[in-house]
Amino acid sequence: MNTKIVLGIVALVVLVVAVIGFVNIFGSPSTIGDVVKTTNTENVKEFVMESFYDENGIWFSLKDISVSKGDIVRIKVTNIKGHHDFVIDEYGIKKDTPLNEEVIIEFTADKAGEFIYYCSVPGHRQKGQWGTLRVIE
Ligand SMILES: [Cu+2]
Repeated sequence: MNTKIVLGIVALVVLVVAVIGFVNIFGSPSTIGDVVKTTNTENVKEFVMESFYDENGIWFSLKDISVSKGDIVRIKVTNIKGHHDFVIDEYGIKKDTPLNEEVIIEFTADKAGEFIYYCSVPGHRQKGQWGTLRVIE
């Protein structure tokens, strides 16, 4: 009786493992597709900036970014002084930038136009912490 229950459980475990293995084999082609997509660096535009404050205001070290529509935009932001974040409303981006840590913001520039990137900490944008992202058609 007990042996039958144990055998039943073993059979169930073997079945579950087999099903998981089966799903993984069939799941792998789409995983490979994702990897190919993300390693295509052809149209990546990379920018590096710092966020900080000084006696004159609060800033991003880069005031302008220009890319072409369809580019993958990668912005590396390092906060070197104060508390800041990085926001682009039209692209739904809002990322915290902890002190002395490089934060990578990546998105596809699929909308043409001029957009403002800024820090949403109260008062920071007014004191200068913003810049312009130009996405050229
Ligand atoms: Cu700020």
